[in-house]
Amino acid sequence: MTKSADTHCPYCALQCAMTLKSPAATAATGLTPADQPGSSPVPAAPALEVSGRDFPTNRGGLCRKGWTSASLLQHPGRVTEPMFKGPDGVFRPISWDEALGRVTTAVKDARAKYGADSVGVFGGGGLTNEKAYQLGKFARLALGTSRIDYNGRFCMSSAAAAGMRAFGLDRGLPFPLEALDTASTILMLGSNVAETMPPFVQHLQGVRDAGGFIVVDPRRSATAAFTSDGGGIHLQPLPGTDLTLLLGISHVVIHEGLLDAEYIQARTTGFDAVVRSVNAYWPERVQSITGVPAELIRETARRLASGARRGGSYILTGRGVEQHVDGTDTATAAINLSLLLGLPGSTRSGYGTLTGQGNGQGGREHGQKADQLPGYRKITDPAARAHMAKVWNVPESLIPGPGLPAVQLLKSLGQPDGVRCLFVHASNIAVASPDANAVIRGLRSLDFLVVCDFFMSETAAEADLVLPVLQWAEEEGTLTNLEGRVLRRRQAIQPPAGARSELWIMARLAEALEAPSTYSDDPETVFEELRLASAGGAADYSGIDYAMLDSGAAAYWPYPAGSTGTPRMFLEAFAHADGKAVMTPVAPRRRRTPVANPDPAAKPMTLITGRLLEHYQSGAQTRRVAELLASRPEARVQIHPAAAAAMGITDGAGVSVANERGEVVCRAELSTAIRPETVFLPFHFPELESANRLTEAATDPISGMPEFKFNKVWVRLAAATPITSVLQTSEAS
Ligand SMILES: Nc1nc2c(c(=O)[nH]1)N[C@H]1C(S)=C(S)[C@@H](COP(=O)(O)OP(=O)(O)OC[C@H]3O[C@@H](n4cnc5c(=O)[nH]c(N)nc54)[C@H](O)[C@@H]3O)O[C@H]1N2
Ligand SMILES: Nc1nc2c(c(=O)[nH]1)N[C@H]1C(S)=C(S)[C@@H](COP(=O)(O)OP(=O)(O)OC[C@H]3O[C@@H](n4cnc5c(=O)[nH]c(N)nc54)[C@H](O)[C@@H]3O)O[C@H]1N2
Ligand SMILES: [Mo]
Repeated sequence: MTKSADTHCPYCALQCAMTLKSPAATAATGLTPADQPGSSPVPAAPALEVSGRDFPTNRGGLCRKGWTSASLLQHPGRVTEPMFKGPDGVFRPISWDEALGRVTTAVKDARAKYGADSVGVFGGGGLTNEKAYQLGKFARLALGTSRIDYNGRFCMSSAAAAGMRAFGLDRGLPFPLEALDTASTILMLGSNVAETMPPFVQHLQGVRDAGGFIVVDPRRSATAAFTSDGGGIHLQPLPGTDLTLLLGISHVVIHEGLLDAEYIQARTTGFDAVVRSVNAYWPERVQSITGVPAELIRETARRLASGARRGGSYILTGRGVEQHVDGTDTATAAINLSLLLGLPGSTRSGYGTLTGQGNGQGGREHGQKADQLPGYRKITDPAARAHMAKVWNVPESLIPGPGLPAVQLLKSLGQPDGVRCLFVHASNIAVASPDANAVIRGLRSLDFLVVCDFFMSETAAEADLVLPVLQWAEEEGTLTNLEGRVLRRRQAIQPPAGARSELWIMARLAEALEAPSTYSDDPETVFEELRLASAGGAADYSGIDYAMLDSGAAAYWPYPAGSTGTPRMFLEAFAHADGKAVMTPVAPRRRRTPVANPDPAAKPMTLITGRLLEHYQSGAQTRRVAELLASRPEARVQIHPAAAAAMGITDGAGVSVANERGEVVCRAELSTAIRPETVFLPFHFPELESANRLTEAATDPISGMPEFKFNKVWVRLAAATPITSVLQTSEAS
C-alpha cells in the first residue's frame, strides 16, 4: 500500500495540505481491500502520521483537529459492517447483499404507496465533488425524486444567494487567499477564523500589523481580540443588527464622498435606489440600534476607503451575519458597501464569504441543491435541463423539477405528502438542524431511514439501516476549497474490509432499481462525467482533470476547456448579461415577537450559537478524538459575569437555557468576552447540551437559511448542585 500520500485535511474549507505517512507497520495491519466481500473488525494498527505540507492557504500549518484527524481512521467505534435495526431496536450486522436488498425494497414500497417524491435525500458539503455530483444524479434519476437538499443550506445559502443576486455567480472568495496578505484594510463580519480556520490567521498578520483589521462580532472572539495589538477595531453590535450597521457604514461612505463614483458608473446598476435606502441610517441613529459608537462607524468607513486607495480593502462575511432569517439581505448590504467602494473585481481589493465545509464550495455546485443541476445550473432552466438530459442520455422529462429546501424537507418527514423514506449522506441532522427536537421526531416517524456514515452518529442511531462508508484517507476524489480551487484528495490507507465507497453504493442501488443512465464506482470516471456536465455552466470544470491536479497545477474555476482557470474573478465583467454588478436596496425587517417568559425565575436573553476550536460541526467526528474531547468535554454556556451575578450563577454552575422549543442544561462559563444581554452556546454536543434544541426553524425567504444566530431564550440557575447531578436528574425526568 501507499507509503505516503499528499492530500488535504478532512475538515473545513481551508483544506490545509497535509502528507499522510504510513509507518512501516501499516502494511501488516491485516486490512483487506474494500472490494472483497465480508467484513472484519478494524485492527488496532498505528495511525497514519500526519504532517502539514506547504501550500498557499495553510503554509504548512494545521490546527488541532487536523493534527489529530488520523486517529479516527482506526477508531474502535467505527461502523465497519452494514447495521440493521430489528424490531427490538437493536442494531445487528447484515451482509451488503441483504442491506442493498432492504434499501431497494424500502424505496420501491414508498414509491408504490406514496409516489416518487416520498423518497428524500439529505446530502452534505463534506462529500467530494464526485460523490455530490453522483448523489444528485442518483436522487433525480435512480430514485426519481425532486426531494434532495443538503446541509449547505444551513451554511452557505444566504451568502450564495446574495452573491448570485449581485454578481450573477457565487464563488466564496473570488480571489486567492494570499491576496489578503498585502491588504491595508479588512472588514470581517461574523467570522471567527482564529478558531474556525486557525492557519488562515497567517494571512491576517500583515493587515493586523498595519492597524487595518476590523472585526464585527457581538463577542470578543479570538479573532476580534486579534485586532487589538495592531490598532485595529472590534465593533461589538447587538446580535442580529449587522444589516443596520452596514447601512450605517454605507451612509458614511456616501455622505462623506468616500465612494468610487467612476467604478459605480461603469460597473454597477441600482446605485440610486441604494442611496435612498441608506438615507435614514445616519451613524448616531445606527448607534442607538446596534450599540456600536457612531465614531467607530465613521472610522470603519474611512479606513475601508483609504485602504482601497493603498494596499487594497476587503470585506469578508462569515456565518455570524449569514445564518439569520435576513441573512441574504445582510450579505447583500455587505456587498452593496463593497460596490460603493469599488472593491469587487478590482486587482487588489475584493468582497468574499468564507465557505465552511471541506467541500462547501464544490458541494453547492454539482446538483445536491433542491433547485439545481450540475455546473451551478438552475433546474428550472430549459437549456440546463436539455444539456443534462444529453449528458445523462435520458429524456428531459425524466429529470424532476425543483424540490424542497432543507428546513422544509425536514419539516415534511413522515407527513402525509412528505418524505417517508430518507437517505442521509454526510450530515448529522439530529444535532445540526434547527429545532432539533422536531427533526428527531420527524426521523422517528419515517417508514425507512438509511444513513451512510462511518460512525454511529446521533442521526445514524435513529436509522433503520446504517451503511459504513470510507473516510477521507481511504478514498480518491476532488474537493473545491474556499477559494474555488479544485484539489485532489488521495488515498493513503486501505479501508476496513466491510466499508464501501458511496459511489459503489449508489451504483449498486441504481442497478437494483433499474435506473436510467450509468453510475460508476470509480472517482475519476465520475469526474470525467462531471466535466461534461459542468461544461458551459457557471461553475465550469471542463478544463480540469486528475492528471493536471496531480501535477500540482492550481485550478480555480471557472475553468472551461482550453482556458487556464480564473484565480481572480470579475476583473473585466460580472456574470450578469450586461456585465454589471447589481446593487439591491435592503432594509431591516421586524423580527417575530418572542413568546412570553413563563418562568419568573428566568431572565430573557439572546442566544447566539457557533463553534469552538476543538470540535467540528455536530461533533460526530471530533467528540471521538480523545485529545479533543479531553480539552472540551462538554458544552458550556458563555455568559457575562454581570448577568450571571444577577441570577446567582457562578463559573461552572449548572444553567438552564430554555424556550418554547426545548431546554439545554449545561455548565456556565463566565466571560467578559460576551455582551451582558447575550449568551453563547456551541452546537457541537448532543442531547441535553444540544444548542439546536433552542434554535428556530424559521427561514430566510430567499435562501432558506434558518435562524441559528439569534434566538430568544430564558436563562436561570439550574441548581446549586454539581452539574453531573443536574444532568442526571434532567435526563431522568
Ligand atoms: N473548529 C471548527 N472549525 C470549523 C467548523 C467547526 O465546526 N469547528 N466548521 C466549519 C464550517 S462548516 C463553517 S460554516 C465555518 C464557520 O466559521 P465561522 O463563521 O467563523 O463560525 P461561527 O462560530 O459559527 O460564527 C462566527 C462568529 O459569529 C459571531 N456571531 C454570532 N451572531 C452574530 C451576529 O448576529 N452578528 C455578527 N456580526 N456576528 C455574530 C459568533 O460570536 C462567532 O464568533 O467554520 C468551519 N471551521
Ligand atoms: N446552532 C447551530 N447549528 C448549526 C450551525 C451553527 O452555527 N449553529 N452551523 C450549521 C453549519 S454552517 C453546518 S455546515 C452544519 C453542519 O452540521 P452537519 O451537517 O451535522 O455536519 P457534520 O457534523 O460535519 O456531519 C457530518 C456527518 O457525516 C459524516 N461524514 C463525514 N464525511 C463523510 C462522507 O464523506 N460521507 C458520509 N456519508 N458521511 C460523512 C460524519 O461522521 C458526520 O456524522 O451545521 C449547521 N448547524
Ligand atoms: Mo458550515
